[in-house]
Amino acid sequence: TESKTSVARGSLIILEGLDRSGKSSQCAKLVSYLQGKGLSVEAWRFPDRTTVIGQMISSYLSNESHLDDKVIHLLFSANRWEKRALMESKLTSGTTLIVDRYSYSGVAFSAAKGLDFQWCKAPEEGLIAPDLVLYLDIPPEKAAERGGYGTERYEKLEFQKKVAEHYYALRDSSWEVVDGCLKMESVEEQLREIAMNCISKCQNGKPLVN
Ligand code: DGP
Ligand code: NA
Ligand code: NA
Repeated sequence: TESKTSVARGSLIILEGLDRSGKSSQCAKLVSYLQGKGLSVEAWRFPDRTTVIGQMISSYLSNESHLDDKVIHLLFSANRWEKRALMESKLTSGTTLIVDRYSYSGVAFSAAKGLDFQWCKAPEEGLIAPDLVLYLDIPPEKAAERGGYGTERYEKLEFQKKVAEHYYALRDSSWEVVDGCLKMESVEEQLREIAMNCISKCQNGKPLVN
């Protein structure tokens, strides 16, 4: 019989926040910091625009195509489902994933259009539960001021206000809210500390759940 050394599992760490909350650049900084510590860490993002489903989402977001609200909701969810198996194997083999957006975006953005909250949550059930959600908290007005929004479908102040309300309704015990209005270095510092704590808990046997 072969002896198998059990590998400490990686952590599933999600960054969430409104458009222009600074989330994507903080993800990149956090990943390089953790890699610099010698940890096995990968940067992921949803939507993952590289897949066939991701290309449909991308074309919807840039207003090149129009889809029914429920159809696009399910495509965003399917885009997470198509990465689920890979996600699980990365985590169990010891790699930590820092993920720019996940199911919380899925629910908050669709509920902001007026879709039923519970209906929005249903297709997310069974995806891997995050160990930590880092929410970059920034008032929608402030986000809008940051060099203005781009041209993508959801980048409008009134819509982002609704998204923020739905995000608040989604907060659970895995969330850590970080003030996204602080200077970039302080945000970076806080994210590092919270993420490092989470990674050690997972390495010390905290189980992975759906
Ligand atoms: P990003 O690539 O992170 O800039 O995200 C693109 C846009 O799509 C952004 O406005 C947030 C929105 N979004 C991300 N995930 C979902 C989702 O699962 N469902 C919906 N409806 N919108 C999402
Ligand atoms: Na965006
Ligand atoms: Na982003």
